[in-house]
Order: sequence, then structure tokens, then C-alpha cells
Amino acid sequence: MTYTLESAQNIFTDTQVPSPIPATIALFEQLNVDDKLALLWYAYTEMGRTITPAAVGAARLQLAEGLLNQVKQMSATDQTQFMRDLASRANTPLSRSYGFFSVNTKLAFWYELGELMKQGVVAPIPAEYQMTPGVKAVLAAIQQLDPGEQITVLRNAVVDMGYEDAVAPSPTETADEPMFPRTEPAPTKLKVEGITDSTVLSYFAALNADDFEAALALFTPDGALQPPFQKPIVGPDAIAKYMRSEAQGLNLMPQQGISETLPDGSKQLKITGVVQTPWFGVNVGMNIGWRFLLNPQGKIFFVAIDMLASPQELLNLRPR
Ligand code: 45D
Repeated sequence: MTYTLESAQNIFTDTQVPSPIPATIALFEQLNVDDKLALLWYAYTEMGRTITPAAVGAARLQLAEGLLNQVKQMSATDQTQFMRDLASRANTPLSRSYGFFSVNTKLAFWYELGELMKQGVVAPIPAEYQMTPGVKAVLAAIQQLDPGEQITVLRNAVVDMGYEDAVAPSPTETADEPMFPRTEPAPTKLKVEGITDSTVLSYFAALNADDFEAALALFTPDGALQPPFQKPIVGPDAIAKYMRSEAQGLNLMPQQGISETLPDGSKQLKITGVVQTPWFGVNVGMNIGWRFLLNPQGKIFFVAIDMLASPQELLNLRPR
């Protein structure tokens, strides 16, 4: 096949609507540290209510326990300073410990910190704190987003905190991630309007069963997966590692798609639908698009996962 990763990244770009997420994050980035923490707290108390506590999980919290205990023992002033250091990515020992956590451990850590703030064990946002105009503007921008976009912004903020050492390997990243409990199995009989391709249908079934080996077997040896707002992850080993840490417990509910076979027998498909993360379960649906490029043998050379800008884009699947 004559495709390159670059040309694959550009398939179906004419059907895409720019996402408001990067601009919202850029607005947030302009706030000072205290405003960032306050904004996130307000946003979180509005949407965090629907986090599924079972997803936080005892095993995941155990990975964060050491740092949580240290924070609990601090004075209120030091706790506030610790949170500022996280938000400003200061190079301190505790901020580095946080930086070592995997994405899901960071989320669990902040979930627990939020609970402790509500209980008064960890210093809350000061009662006399007044929202600045900047905070109000970013909060208004976040309120414009749909719930799936809002949790993406929140997740991004959490993942970006702390000091990340570019060289040192991350202990919890390399350790096995605790499983996400599935209270109900994901949908098994998928009907995707306009799509009969068995590779793509097997991809959805494999992820819905947390069967990453089966999913990987569908890729070419140089195959790539591009998560939302990220660079492509190339090769089975890297994709496997990524899936084990970030694709567990997802419910993929593809709804409709279009498929085009090219003269050399390769195929490009765009499918749209809804994905639920175990963190929020059925409470939040994310509007997602998958753009697949399959080689003539039906293996996945490339798949991009995109956050759709609007529910309209779900149906923006005109054949060309
Ligand atoms: O006090 O096909 C703050 C792939 C500070 C795989 C806080 C995928 C202030 C292939 C931090 C706010 C994975 C790519 C407190 C598909 C403060 C594939 C606490 C897609 C207390 C489909 C904040 C998967 C907290 C996708 C606790 C798109 C915030 C997955 C918690 C998307 C936020 C998953 C949480 C998302 C956010 C999950 C738990 C967006 C979770 C978001």
C-alpha cells in the first residue's frame, strides 16, 4: 500500500467540524494558578457529581495512597501550596510523585482529594475567594460544551498537572492498571448502519470485551492508532500498552458510517457514535468518530478516534 501515516491522518478531513476543546483549554491555560484551581473546582462540583465511585476503585486509590497520606498530614497552608505546585507543574518532590501516576491514577487521586476537601480534611477553595472575570469567562466557555466535551477538558487539566520527568520511567505507568469493573457487559450485537466490514465490526467487539489481543491482531505490523487530540501511537507494542492503560471498560456504541473502497482494494471508513467511559458510565455519552484506513487485506493501517464537535457531526456522513 502506498499510504503514509501523514496521508492516513488526513482521510475524511472534509467531513470534520473543528472541536471547541483546544480553544477552551487554551483559555484555561491563560489563568493564573489560583484561578485555575478555583475554576476547576467550580467546574468539577457541577459535573463531578456523576462520577461512578466504583470506577475509582480501591486498587486504583492504593496506587495513590502514599501521596494522599502525605497530603492529609500537612497543614492547610501546605495543602494549598501542594495543589498550586501541581497546577503550576512545579518541580517539587511531591509534584514529581504525582507526575509518575498513570492517567487513571491521577484522576482517582483528585477524586479522593475532592472528597477530602468536601469533608474538610484537605483545605478547600477559600470561602472568601471571588471569581475573577477570567474565571467567569472560562466557566462560561465550559458551560457551552456538551457533557462529553466537558469531561474531556477536565481530564486534560488533571493529566497535565504535576511535574513530569522526561527521562525517568513512570513506575505506575509500567505496572499493570487495575481493571475497571463492568457492571454490565458492553453491547455485543452491534448494528452499524452502512457498515458491514468485518474488521471494523471486530474492532468494536474486541474493545467492548476488553480483548486487546484480539483488537491488536486486526492491525498491520506498522499500524497506528490516533487518540483524540494526540499524535498517532505506532506499532502493536505501543498500541497494546496504550489500550491496557486507557481503553479499559469503554462502551463503544457506533451508530452509522460510510465506507469507500479504493481502486487498489484498500478501504476507508468513517463511523460515528457514542462512547461511555467507566468513570461516568451511562451518565455521560461522548460523541465520537472513528476514521479507519484498511489495507487491501483488511488489516487496520490507521484509525483515528476523534471527539466530534457536535451531535450534528454524527450525521455528517455524506458520501463523496
Ligand atoms: O479541587 O476506539 C480538580 C480510545 C481541581 C481507544 C479536582 C478510545 C480542583 C480506542 C482537578 C478539578 C481510548 C482512544 C478537584 C476509543 C479540585 C477507541 C478534581 C476513546 C477536586 C473509542 C477533578 C476513549 C476530578 C475516550 C476528580 C474518548 C476530575 C475516552 C475527574 C474518554 C475527571 C474518556 C474525570 C474521558 C474525567 C474520561 C474522571 C474523557 C474522565 C474523563
